[in-house]
Amino acid sequence: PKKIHLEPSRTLMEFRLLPGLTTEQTLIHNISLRTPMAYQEEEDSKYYLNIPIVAAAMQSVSGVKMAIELAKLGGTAFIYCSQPIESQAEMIRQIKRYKAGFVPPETVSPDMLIRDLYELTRQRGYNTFPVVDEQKHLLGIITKNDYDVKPHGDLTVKERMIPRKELTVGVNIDNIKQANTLLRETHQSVLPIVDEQDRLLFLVFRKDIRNHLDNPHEILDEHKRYFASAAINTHDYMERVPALVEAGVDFLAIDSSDGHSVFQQKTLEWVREHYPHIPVMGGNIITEDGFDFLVEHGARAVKVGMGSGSICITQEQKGTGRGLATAIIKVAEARDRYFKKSGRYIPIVADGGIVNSKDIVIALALGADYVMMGRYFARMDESPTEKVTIHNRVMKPYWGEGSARAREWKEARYHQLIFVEGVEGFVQYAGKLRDNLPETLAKIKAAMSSVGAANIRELHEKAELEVVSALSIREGKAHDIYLPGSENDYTAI
Ligand code: RVP
Repeated sequence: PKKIHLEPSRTLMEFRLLPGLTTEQTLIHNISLRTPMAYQEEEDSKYYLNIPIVAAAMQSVSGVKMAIELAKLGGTAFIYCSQPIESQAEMIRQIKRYKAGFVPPETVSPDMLIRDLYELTRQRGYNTFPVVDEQKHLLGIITKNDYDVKPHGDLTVKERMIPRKELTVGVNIDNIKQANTLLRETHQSVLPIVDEQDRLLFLVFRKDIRNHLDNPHEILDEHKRYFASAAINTHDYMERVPALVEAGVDFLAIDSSDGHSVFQQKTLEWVREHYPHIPVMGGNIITEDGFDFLVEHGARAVKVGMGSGSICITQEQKGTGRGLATAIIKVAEARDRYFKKSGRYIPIVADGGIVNSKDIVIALALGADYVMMGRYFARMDESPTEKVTIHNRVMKPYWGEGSARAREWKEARYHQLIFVEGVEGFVQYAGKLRDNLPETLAKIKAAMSSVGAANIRELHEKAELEVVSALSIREGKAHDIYLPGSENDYTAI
């Protein structure tokens, strides 16, 4: 062998942070989680995350809904490339077309029967339908308050709708604040937005406005559209990248379990030559050599980790991999050396096996600039899967990109599946991302406050960590007390 490292590699779970001096500046409300997404020749504020968390490029994690919601909350989701080029580009277009609060409406015709409209509301799960003619001119609006299916079933929509002349509309508005001002003065629950010819463009719902005025951390591009990221591979990049750029993508990541390859070099060099304004993340790598190689060929961010993902069996199958903590420590050293030498700061991203806030904190403290997670996001409403129940618990399916399920779309075309590197399973449903993220972020900030770090740069500089023994991990959990299953478990005596 070229080299044998006898010191075992470490996982995030084996580390704890030692507290430093907490000051006024490092109280939780003063802590910033802003972090660079990629190296930029010229400072461009669009390439900063406002939270150090991104969603993995996986079929069961990052679709359009996740990408939009996470961009609103300050992060980004990488639209997966394990799908045909055209459908991935269409997902990017949908993110770019989306305007917070502006819903492209499903319309009905004035001659539709109320009975059929009622059936449609049941199928769709919503009650408000704009009524338009064949040229999309707005004729009225009909909601569930405008009819009762028993007496009105045989009438037409035209006979029950609120007609256009009684409606307040917004003409060519694309700003949620303006829409809000107009809507506030009406008694309507919804504001139709039309063009100069009175053709319907969008609906703005009163109930949505609060939500959309309320995203102080959102990440936007230079046209005030949501920031969009996508994964690419080293096979079809010459066709895939142009389609994604055309659709408006802002950031690309080469998706591979082993990124230390001449194929990534070729991909990086090709994108740099044709689209120098789009930064590309290389990876995954777990060695200093891997980092140096990717950066030398143009990677503007580097993703770290191999075999540690919750659904990943690469280590088992191929024997390649490294504990994520050791990988971060080594690659962060390479990043800092490169920064000293060149003045270029290349962010590194910890990826795979990051389960909870404690793991995020340790990954950042060891030197990561942000983390990528799959399992964490797969549990949320916004992941592209349907809920199921298993033994009375609500779950969502989650599968690896190296699993047979994820590879099906292309194996048929390109190669035969000889072995898999990922598994298919389920994760416990957790609700809306918006309801889960605050607790995760609060814990990260509380840890940074203990360390005495007001931002992630300071965390890198000030963090002091220690490896813990298996026994001390046990000591860190609740122990030597009886934990009743529920309040009904005991009786006062
Ligand atoms: P986790 O957050 O632990 O679920 O890990 C997600 C990561 O696992 C992904 O970002 C990717 O690097 C890796 N992955 C995805 N699919 C597979 C696989 O099938 N082996 N691994």
